[in-house]
Amino acid sequence: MKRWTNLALFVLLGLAFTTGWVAFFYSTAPSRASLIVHAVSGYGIIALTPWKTVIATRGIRRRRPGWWASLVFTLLVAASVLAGILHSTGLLVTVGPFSAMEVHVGAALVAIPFAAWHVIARRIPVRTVDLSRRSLLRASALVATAGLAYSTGEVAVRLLRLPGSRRRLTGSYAYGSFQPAQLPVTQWLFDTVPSLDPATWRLTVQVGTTMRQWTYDDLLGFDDRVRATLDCTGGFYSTQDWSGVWLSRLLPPGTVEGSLHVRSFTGYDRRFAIEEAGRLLVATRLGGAPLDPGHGFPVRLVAPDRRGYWWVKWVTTIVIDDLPDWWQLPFPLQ
Ligand code: HEM
Ligand code: HEM
Ligand SMILES: Nc1nc2c(c(=O)[nH]1)N[C@H]1C(S)=C(S)[C@@H](COP(=O)(O)O)O[C@H]1N2
Ligand SMILES: [Mo]
Repeated sequence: MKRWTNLALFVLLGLAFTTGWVAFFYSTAPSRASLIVHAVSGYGIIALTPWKTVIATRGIRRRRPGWWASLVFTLLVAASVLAGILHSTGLLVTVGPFSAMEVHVGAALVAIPFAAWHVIARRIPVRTVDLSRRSLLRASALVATAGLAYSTGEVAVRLLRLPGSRRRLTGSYAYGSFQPAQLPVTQWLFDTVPSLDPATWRLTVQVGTTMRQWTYDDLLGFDDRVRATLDCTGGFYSTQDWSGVWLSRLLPPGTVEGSLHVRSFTGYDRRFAIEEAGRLLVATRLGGAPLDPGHGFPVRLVAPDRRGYWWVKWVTTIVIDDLPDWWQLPFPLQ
């Protein structure tokens, strides 16, 4: 049972970590599907606590080198799981300057080196016996228990009318919809708000060797509108009315090949399939008023049905090149 417990924890940790990022990647149904697997993995880890406690108590008594690092690892996993549940139930959505979701993901990220060390320093032999009938029965019992815990939690959140019952399918909470002044200013990681002069600012659109520059006044002349939901991975969403110009209208007619590389003044960038050009808004206004610097002045991208981190702010160049649209890190590093 000892080796089986550690092995199960290994699989569940990997599954929780992966499905968390898959959920962050999407803003539509795949996000929810991934989060169901995610939550069940999380509850599976909790369900193994009694057995793991026995293993850990024995291990701690032995005082093997680095035993304290296992304790730090335990604290990080516990903090992550606790913050995840506080977020999902809505019992506590902000922790000081951070959202519970940020604490949840932050603790999981800090835990990575500890997890790697733990499984290397305390490695267990994997034998064919681990695929025995008994192991499979145990695994089914574990999944069933975790699934039951998760569904009971979801029902309880609704019956008790906890804030968690108002989450979007990504798990995010509504914030300031249709109140532009309430929309928080959020950066993915390290960007700072630049101050750009609209008189000298240009939007460069380049397709092969053809290049066109648009002034701020050119772009203010368009009035394409879209109502879209900005769903930040920090754990909130906000539906607003945006206006500007559909990106497809800024391309030379007949541009059908390549991918769209949208770049910010800060260097922050995202790549999109060319087919999306008609659904991406190069926005100059939020709720009818020009953007403020925090929200991307002079122009920012509005990418309906995509997570907030695709909504590039302070756009300065759009290049259409031959690279495939998946040729980028799934998440920015800045
Ligand atoms: C939720 C994840 C986990 C937590 C919180 C955790 C925590 C701990 C703690 C506190 C100890 C005792 C201190 C020590 O010996 O260093 C320990 C021991 C151990 N852990 Fe883990 N662990 C986890 C996952 C894993 C995984 C995935 C593996 C293996 C793949 C593993 C294998 C071991 C082994 C072999 C020991 C030594 C037991 C002994 O010396 O008798 N653990 N763990
Ligand atoms: C090993 C690390 C992780 C564990 C054990 C874990 C576990 C959990 C648990 C137990 C919940 C609460 C589920 C519920 O009650 O509905 C949760 C929620 C969540 N986790 Fe994780 N998580 C981990 C890492 C991550 C990472 C790295 C991400 C994102 C990159 C992430 C994203 C989320 C999201 C978005 C929710 C909210 C789901 C909702 O409210 O419906 N998690 N997690
Ligand atoms: N240039 C740039 N654009 C960016 C970001 C960034 O860090 N740099 N953050 C993204 C993220 S994570 C979100 S949630 C939205 C937030 O937009 P808002 O500040 O207008 O609410 O902007 C996106 N656009
Ligand atoms: Mo975000």
